[in-house]
Amino acid sequence: MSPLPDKPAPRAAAWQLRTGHVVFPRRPLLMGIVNVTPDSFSDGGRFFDPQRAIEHGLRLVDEGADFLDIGGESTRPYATPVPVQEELRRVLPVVEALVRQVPVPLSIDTYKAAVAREALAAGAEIINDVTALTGDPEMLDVALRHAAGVCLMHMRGTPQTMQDDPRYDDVVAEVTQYLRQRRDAVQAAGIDPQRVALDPGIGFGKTHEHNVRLLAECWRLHELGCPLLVGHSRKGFIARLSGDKHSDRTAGTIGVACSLAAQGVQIIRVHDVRAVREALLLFEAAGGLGHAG
Ligand code: HH2
Repeated sequence: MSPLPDKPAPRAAAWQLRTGHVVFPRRPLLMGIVNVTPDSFSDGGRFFDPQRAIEHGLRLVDEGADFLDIGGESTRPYATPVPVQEELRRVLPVVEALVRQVPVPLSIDTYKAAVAREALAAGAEIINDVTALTGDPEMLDVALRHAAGVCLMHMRGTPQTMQDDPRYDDVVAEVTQYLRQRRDAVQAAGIDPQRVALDPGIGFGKTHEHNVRLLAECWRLHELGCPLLVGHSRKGFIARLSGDKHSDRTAGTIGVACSLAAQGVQIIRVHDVRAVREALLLFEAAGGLGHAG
């Protein structure tokens, strides 16, 4: 395993999507979450009805989302997998409607090739795959054929097993190594490296300490040369750190977002677009991104 770098590498400047091309500003772009599920850990059931999910997506774009990430299966610990047909029934009408109504790129949050294929055919630009294109043998081919942007996330195990005593000798080094291997594997299979973003997978097969260390040392992942995407929004480590079981976790989500911004993370996946956007705008205006550039 190669040693960890001790100073930040230059960050990736752009991300090539299926048809679009994103150039990153200094401040992170925001990916608004649209969960068309009955059981997501934070907003399960609120947008299960496709019409409500569509309205939610429109609202998030109105609030300043730069991308929308549409998912039809919860990946919270111990979540029950959803059959392909049911996942398609949930997400496809939402993708079809939002493609026509919003100007921002849509991402499909799935590890199933059939779901990704239909969503891309309907106009989605990105496959956000929590299995880093390993969960379905046909997924690489779908990503290639459609020339999709892809987000490869680190997960140890599956949602059914990932929180059963996860262990690492050095979580940052091991996550970096996994993402490097996946980046190289998809590139060897023909996917243009410009289309690949990487995600350390906060909460996916990690203890509280692993999550916090990964967040604090995200900057190290810039050495992989790809845009970084982080999805910490409202996750359990926030309540554990704040000690407030009743908090809606928005303030904690914002605190971490500011740290990720200072580390040059390019995309943050969030539920609370309006609040995080305002916080990051002010963080930048007040000098939080430093004096350089
Ligand atoms: N987290 C969740 C789902 N998809 N994708 C990426 N790339 N990174 C993440 O951290 C990530 C993700 C889990 O959050 P959420 O969608 O809010 O909940 P659920 O999986 O319960 O629907």
